[in-house]
Amino acid sequence: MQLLDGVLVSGHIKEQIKQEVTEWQAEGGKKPHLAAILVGNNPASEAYVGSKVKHCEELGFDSTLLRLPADISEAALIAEVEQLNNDDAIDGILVQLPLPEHISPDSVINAITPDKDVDGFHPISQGRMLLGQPTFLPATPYGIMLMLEYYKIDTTGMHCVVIGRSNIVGTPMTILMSRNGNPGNATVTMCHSRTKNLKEHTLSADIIIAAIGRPKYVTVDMVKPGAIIIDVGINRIDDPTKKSGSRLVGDVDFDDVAPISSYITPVPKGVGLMTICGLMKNTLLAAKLRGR
Ligand code: L34
Repeated sequence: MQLLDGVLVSGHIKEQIKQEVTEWQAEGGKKPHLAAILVGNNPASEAYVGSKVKHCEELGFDSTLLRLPADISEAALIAEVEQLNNDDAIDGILVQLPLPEHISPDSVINAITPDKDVDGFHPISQGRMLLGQPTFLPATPYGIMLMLEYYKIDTTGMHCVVIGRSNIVGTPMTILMSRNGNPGNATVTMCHSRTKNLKEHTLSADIIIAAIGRPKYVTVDMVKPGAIIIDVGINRIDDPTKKSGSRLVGDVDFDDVAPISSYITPVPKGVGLMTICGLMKNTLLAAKLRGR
């Protein structure tokens, strides 16, 4: 079993990004500038957005964090997005999800101008991805592809089972893993909460990408020995032995599954860190494409 180490890979990619930013500035380019919108104060979102802002500092990007109250109207939020669309100093815009119940995430995402859509969630970005055209890839799937690439894992001809069908992870993952490229060229099965006999599918998987959002959902009896395991889940569960009273676990029962896997991502310090790398690479790309 080899650990797919998010700390190691993200460290390597961050060095590459820093280098590229230095070169870009030497050519007269401006620092990439990311704007993040945080609505309300969901503690997990606070932590993720805080980490994104910190990464901007570390990599030599500018950042703007816009904190908005949980009771903001959808129209007022969209007006804020439009202001950022029209602000020439901003290269990338992200609106941290989830949003409060009364706001439609689709309406807000649709309001982001595609040339600043560094999350890759806009229909134009997703459509380009589907057609294999250059675009901003959604940060988590992009990060997973970077991870597989770093470890030179050749997924050609593999059976890849994706568990989860969200617009931001499961669905784009199936597209990227089946595309004609490397990583890619896999035969993909998409499973979800309504799949019958999930285990029959996962047992024939050479690579499992678990993005279902349920703690320890993938158990050892569902995994073929030697399979590659990518765990996208970040679930907080009670743990009285911890000072905080809780700890993070993935969608995979790591302790049991790790010994029979060939490669596996841990949680934390796995895919989460790669998500931030994907976002940072997209932001640098946005700055370069905008050519400032
Ligand atoms: N708009 N909303 C938008 N874009 C995104 O790309 C996200 N996502 C997901 C939630 N909502 C979003 C994130 O940023 C999940 N996510 C995210 C980002 C970073 C980390 C996890 C999820 C992360 O850094 N994880 C670390 C630390 C976890 C911790 O200690 O809390 C890890 O080691 O997994």
